[in-house]
Amino acid sequence: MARRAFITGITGQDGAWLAKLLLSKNYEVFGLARRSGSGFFTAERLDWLGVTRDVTMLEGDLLDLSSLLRAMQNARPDEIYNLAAQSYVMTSWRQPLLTGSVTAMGAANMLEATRIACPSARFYQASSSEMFGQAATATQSETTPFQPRSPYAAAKLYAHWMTVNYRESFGLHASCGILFNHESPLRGEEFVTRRISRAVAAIRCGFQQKLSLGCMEARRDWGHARDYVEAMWLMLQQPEPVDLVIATGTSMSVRDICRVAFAHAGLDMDRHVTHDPALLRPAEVDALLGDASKARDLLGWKPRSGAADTMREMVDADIARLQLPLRQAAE
Ligand code: NDP
Ligand code: GDR
Repeated sequence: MARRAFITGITGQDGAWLAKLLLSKNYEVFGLARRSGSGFFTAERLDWLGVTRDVTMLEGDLLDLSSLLRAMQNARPDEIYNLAAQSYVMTSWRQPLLTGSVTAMGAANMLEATRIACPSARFYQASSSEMFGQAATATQSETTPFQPRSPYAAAKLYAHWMTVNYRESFGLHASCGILFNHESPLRGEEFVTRRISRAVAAIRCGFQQKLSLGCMEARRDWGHARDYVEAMWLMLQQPEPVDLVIATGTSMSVRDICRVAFAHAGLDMDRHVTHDPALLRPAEVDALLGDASKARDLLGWKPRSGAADTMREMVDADIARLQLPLRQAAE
């Protein structure tokens, strides 16, 4: 019998990649989707990966426990991946209460729904390297103390500890993946890599001249979402639940990654990039660099794509997206 997986956040970047991975492993995939003003759900990313018709969408919202219970009763999952969140750090200062409701309490709702409706299912919580904040150590591993520096990071930390608590209190097979930044052509348009790849494509195609950015010196450990969803799946295949850091072990600054993107399109970044102080954060996380040696040893996981390769793939995808309507109009 096919194994059954239930994914919250299936319309987001990671949800779409994970759905594709699980379908390739012959899972029956169910996704939670919320209604929006423009329709029941947005399937753009699932469409891009060609898997929209292969997943079963169930209506619900992390804020509505009754909808989660109903969805789980329908899906009867063997594995649950809680990827839904208000995931944009900057927005978490503008909407801290919403971020707390969705990202923190939403995870608590998911844990409760799991405990009530399918306690033997394996549970994955999308924890974040942002929980380390201004870490005292140059690299961060599972033993590095957390110092959250945004409402988003604080909300993720609550969700993280609740997952650990439900594991210890109720015996749930619940694991947290502490994932460092991961990108792809399906990344949300507000995140820095996608802002850069879209702008490079628009400048290259002659639609735009300038790109304004905030902090250029911040360093992140950037990987590819396709590799990271594989780590999520591998974590749930372990006999015992486990919390693991997932990262590439290499970091680059925003300036470095920007230079890679512009150079890939044959452009000089210094002619196009300006600084906008309005894009600076109330509290920046200066540098993150993950040590994923435990994941490598336990899961045999290692990333296939690095930051520069991923960035170049994103630029190519955004150029193709811009050129498609032009090509169609010419035909
Ligand atoms: P996205 O922002 O692309 O996707 C977020 C998803 O959450 C969307 O499907 C969104 O649905 C859904 N969602 C938001 N609010 C609700 C709600 N109230 N009820 C139900 N669904 C909701 O995130 P990513 O795919 O990039 O990340 C996946 C998870 O991993 C997130 O929890 C994120 O915080 C975490 N994470 C991400 C990292 C990264 O680098 N990408 C690194 C570490 C952690 P809708 O389409 O309707 O808006
Ligand atoms: P992050 O990703 O906050 O790390 O969270 P983001 O791409 O938003 O920022 C990365 C770094 O780039 C700097 N920056 C800018 N950021 C944005 N968005 N826009 C800009 O114009 C800009 N200029 C500079 C930021 O200050 C920051 O230092 C992501 C999300 O996916 C979270 O959900 C996830 O938990 C973490 O990664 C790990």
